[in-house]
Amino acid sequence: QVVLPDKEQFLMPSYACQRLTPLESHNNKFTEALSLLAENAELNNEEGRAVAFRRAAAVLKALPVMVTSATQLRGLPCLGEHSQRVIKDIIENGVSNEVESTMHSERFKALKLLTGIFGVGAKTADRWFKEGIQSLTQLVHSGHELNPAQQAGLEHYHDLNQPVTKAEAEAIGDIVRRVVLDVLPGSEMTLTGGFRRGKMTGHDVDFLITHPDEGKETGLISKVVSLLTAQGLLLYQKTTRNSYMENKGRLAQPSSTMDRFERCFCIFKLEIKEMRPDKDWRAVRVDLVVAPISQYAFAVLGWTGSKLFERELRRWASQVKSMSLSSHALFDIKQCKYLRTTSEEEIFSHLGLEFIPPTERNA
Ligand code: DCP
Ligand code: MG
Repeated sequence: QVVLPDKEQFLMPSYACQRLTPLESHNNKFTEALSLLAENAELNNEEGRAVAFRRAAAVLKALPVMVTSATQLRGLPCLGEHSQRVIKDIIENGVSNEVESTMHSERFKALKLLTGIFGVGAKTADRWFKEGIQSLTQLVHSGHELNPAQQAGLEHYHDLNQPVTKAEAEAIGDIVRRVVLDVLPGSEMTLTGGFRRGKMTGHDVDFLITHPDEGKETGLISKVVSLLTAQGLLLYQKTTRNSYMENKGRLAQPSSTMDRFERCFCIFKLEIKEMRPDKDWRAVRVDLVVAPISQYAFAVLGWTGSKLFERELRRWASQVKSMSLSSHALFDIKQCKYLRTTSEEEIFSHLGLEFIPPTERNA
């Protein structure tokens, strides 16, 4: 491991989309601590705090060496007082008391457990926790009526909290691709999300589908879902239609993180080869998203992540370039026009950024 000399300082640009962030970091003990505080802030609905911790963690992920002394932090962007204190505690004591006490608090443990149920967000988990619900058994006996997503989430809780391997993702890809091509020959499908960034495991599998003839892709998802359902491959699914309309809304809408593509959020029933005594399949969360070819490059960029990298790209676009970026389009506010592209490389170039390959977007 390379260790940074005490006085040497790093020049680091402040937006995560201006830097390379590989999967393997030299500063895991710091980034894990800061990520836990970010997660806790998210569970408490403190978005601003959460982003501050995520940005600080991302800076340390991008450092080419391990931090061993607080003086090395001087001049680095995005490290607020709070994050610096956490890092210093870890340098000096090996651990941060704040992180330790957060991690072991009843509230954090319960909220993590409850939000681990597919379909349960921070707000619902918080409401349940305030009613004294801290375990799955207590939830089941509480008499709360669960929606269909939550019911499926609870039923497949164990499987859905097991990491999905790349091999499993590819096996599902093979099955889905066959069905997609049956429904619409010539379609193209890409594995996006964490796997495209080089991760070997994920919490779900994200696929993006398109067709070279614009418009042919409309309605594709419902046919694919029907066929998968007929084969008994979906344990749960929720399909939504495309609701994106250029020019109808403002700029590259939507400004929030949710895009408006035709999509299916589902729980896939994947057969597993190795014989297990109880069952020969496992449940896997799968997202199928369909984009028209004219928006495909934006969709691939928007679905590759990481979440912070995406957020930073949008922040760079709006704050530095006066542009609005979404998974659908890039809109130049000063010129009042959409910037068309067919590749991720071109999008970076429109944004005045060096191209960052997917495997270096692990901010
Ligand atoms: N995405 C986003 N905002 C959302 C949903 C998704 O920016 N609200 C983008 C960024 C994510 C990608 O889509 O990286 C896929 O979302 P996931 O939640 O599946 O995240 P990852 O695939 O990166 O992580 P994991 O490996 O845990 O699945
Ligand atoms: Mg994913």
